[in-house]
Amino acid sequence: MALLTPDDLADMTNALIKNDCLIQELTTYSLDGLCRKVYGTAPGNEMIAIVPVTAGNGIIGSFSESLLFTVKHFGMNGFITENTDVAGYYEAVTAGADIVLMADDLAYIAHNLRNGKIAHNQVCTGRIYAEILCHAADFADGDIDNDNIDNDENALLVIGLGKVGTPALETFLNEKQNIYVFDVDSKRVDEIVLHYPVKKYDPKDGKTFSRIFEATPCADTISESVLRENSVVSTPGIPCGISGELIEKYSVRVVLEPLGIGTLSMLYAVFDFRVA
Ligand code: NAD
Ligand code: 2YH
Repeated sequence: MALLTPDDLADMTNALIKNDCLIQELTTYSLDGLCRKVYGTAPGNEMIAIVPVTAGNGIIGSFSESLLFTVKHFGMNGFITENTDVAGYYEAVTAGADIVLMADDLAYIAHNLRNGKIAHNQVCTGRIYAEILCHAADFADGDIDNDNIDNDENALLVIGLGKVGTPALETFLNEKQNIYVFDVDSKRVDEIVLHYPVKKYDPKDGKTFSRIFEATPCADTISESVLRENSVVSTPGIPCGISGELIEKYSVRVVLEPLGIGTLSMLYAVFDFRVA
């Protein structure tokens, strides 16, 4: 699994604010509004503790600070524990935290200590980036009939079928989207088409897409041949899978931010308070 680096997080605060504006433009929902709609929950004045973890590759500079920024930016209460690891967890619980956020090299989780709900970053990241594209349908597809799921004109391309891409795929299927999939690992593609009602993307078909989801750890995974003017790309993948040159040439809208969008999705996944 790819680990975040301090460089990935250097511009995280600006990226979160900029992406929140873009999500609103594309979907008509702010990011927290979209999370509320997707999960049917809302914050209920929870205290969120962020526990730095030294295991494995250790503390990532500004990881905990980026989480605290996200919590506070969306109007919630939080703190970073002074202690790390188990001592930090003890500190969080004894200080009255309702939700704990913590990550090692394999997993980044949100755990609600009041209701027992637990959320995994990869699942929640895949889900929210997929929901952004589902709700961006009207913007991206113009006059295309979005209610006809067999219409290849409004099909979605999913690139990268790993731990983030697979929950995204499931979200798209729940939302009845018409999906083409691609992964550099052809065995993974075969497994996916066997288990889900999706089609293999074959570059020889010359298909283009108005909406593309990407979750790989590689650059330049989105080639010119799949793009349309004004395509929307929703990509948690780090680094960005589309070049600056192609973004400009096709006026592509790209939703990409390294940590905050997925974190907010995790928090809404574990909130207790249900909204109508
Ligand atoms: P993963 O290893 O489980 O899956 C990655 C998939 O991409 C694999 O199936 C792999 O075969 C495929 N792949 C690799 N190179 C490819 C290429 N050139 N073309 C097509 N497919 C390719 O990883 P993951 O946990 O799903 O994470 C994917 C990316 O998302 C990573 O870069 C990770 O750091 C990032 N991520 C970002 C956030 C965020 O908040 N932005 C959150 C979680 C993960
Ligand atoms: O970056 C990671 C893992 N790849 C999981 C995150 C998924 N986007 N973990 C972060 C480790 C943080 C570190 N232990 C800290 O600073 O506490």
